Amino acid sequence: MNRTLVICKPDAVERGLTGEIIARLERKGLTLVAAELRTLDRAAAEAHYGEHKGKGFYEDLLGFITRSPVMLLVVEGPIDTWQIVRTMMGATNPANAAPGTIRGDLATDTGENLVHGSDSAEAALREIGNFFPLLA
Ligand code: 3AN
Repeated sequence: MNRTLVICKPDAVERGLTGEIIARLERKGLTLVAAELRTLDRAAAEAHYGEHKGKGFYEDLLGFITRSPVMLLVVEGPIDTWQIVRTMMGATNPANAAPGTIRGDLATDTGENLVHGSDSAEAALREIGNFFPLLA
């Protein structure tokens, strides 16, 4: 089995969409192995989004992801589960996200696009370790 990290971002929790997002993952056939509502501090946000440091949207991104609780999920499925989740999420910019995807159906804004999913097998291992060290 293979695991990946999913974050239902503050906009998802604020809009009451965590149930919808989890239901989609479960209906797909993926299994939850961890789920926790957690407010990220700046250090946790910087560790997670380090690759974006220096970009124009970085400070807004940190402000957004720390403004209220996120729902952290570790999701399990077959090989390359990270890729299954990424396909279900849709493109980063919801304007380009296909209907049927989480962002395509439920979001309009690139800055507030509801979900994060690890973008490689390596990222999944690293991100699960960051947020759930006991699972690493
Ligand atoms: P994804 O979440 O699809 O993996 P990344 O990793 O490129 O996308 O970006 C991480 C997050 O940074 C996005 N989910 C989004 O919230 C924000 N972001 C990315 N690009 C932009 C942008 N051009 N303007 C505003 N926010 C952005």
